[in-house]
Amino acid sequence: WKPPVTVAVTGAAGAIGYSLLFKIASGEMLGPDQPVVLSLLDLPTSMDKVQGVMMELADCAFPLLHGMGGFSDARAAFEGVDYACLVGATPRGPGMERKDLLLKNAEIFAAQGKALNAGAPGAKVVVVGNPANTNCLIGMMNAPDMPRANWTAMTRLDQTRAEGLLAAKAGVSVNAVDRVVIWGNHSATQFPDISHATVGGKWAKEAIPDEWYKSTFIPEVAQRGAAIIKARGASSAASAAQAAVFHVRDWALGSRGKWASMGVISNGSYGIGEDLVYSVPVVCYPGEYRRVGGISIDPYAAQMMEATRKELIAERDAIKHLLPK
Ligand code: NAX
Repeated sequence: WKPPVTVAVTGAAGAIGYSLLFKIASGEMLGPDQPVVLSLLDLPTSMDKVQGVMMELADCAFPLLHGMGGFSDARAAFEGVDYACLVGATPRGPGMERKDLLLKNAEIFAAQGKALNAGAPGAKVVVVGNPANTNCLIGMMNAPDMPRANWTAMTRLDQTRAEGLLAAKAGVSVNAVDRVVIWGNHSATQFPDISHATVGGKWAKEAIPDEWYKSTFIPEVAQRGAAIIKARGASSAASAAQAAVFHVRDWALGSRGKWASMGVISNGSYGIGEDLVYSVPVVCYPGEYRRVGGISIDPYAAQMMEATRKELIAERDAIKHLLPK
């Protein structure tokens, strides 16, 4: 057996946590030979629920689950963790403006960034809680001792949604779909890009009508979360947990040459500028990701990428006063 690694999950009493924790404990995220210790963080008012989740985790008798603890304090929860899945966030309440939501969550992620910086500066972080990209930016900026590359925001659910939709349209299995890219924000402005995608070995753009791509595919991927809420009466939970598993699994174990989309700190490439957490295609090697470089961007893609970039800049402006100088 390998020595155990510790994985923190925030929002552990929530809907995504309820699916994600069991996947991690079963080995689905870090591999079938990797023991794990789980650190569950939620609000003080949710500690009974956290206890209940831990009872169920114990009842599964997962061979890889070597320990767990429930916490309501971020510093205690993050001490020495190897991975942190930051799922918990304040939901948009009645009458709450988007700006209020950004500010409320920025405070949470500023505090969690500081706590990770203090107790686990080597941790690899995926931010799931919305607004994920900007929450990630603020956490990263409050963790000056951590490599910025260790902070990522999840857009993998958008990728898998896009892959599923494209496969269905082309009448192929999802295995036959490759190189779909999600650019930008995990929001309605995201750009699901099939310019470089292949479907069953053919260029997706040749296999799929352009009209369907622009008028149906892009808005459907971007609005899929709302469609799930309408159908289920609750937001995506199992699919979000699965996407978090894919995101961290690729990062930890490598993506075997496959492209994956992740929100990562921008480095000036593709006209994105700097200091934004913007989703780009990466290829993962065990423990690291590398941006895919040299992709051609046509005028339509450039326009879509710019729209989502502008939204991220506006989000950053709204919480600017919380970013350390
Ligand atoms: P739930 O409302 O079921 O659970 C959220 C949990 O977080 C609650 O138990 C709450 O007590 C806890 N929480 C709130 N503030 C916290 C804090 N400061 N520290 C620790 N825990 C805290 O939401 P759920 O459906 O699990 O969704 C969680 C987040 O994921 C939401 O922000 C949601 O918008 C976001 N999503 C992100 C997705 C993505 O692709 N990036 C997709 C799915 C999901 O919508």
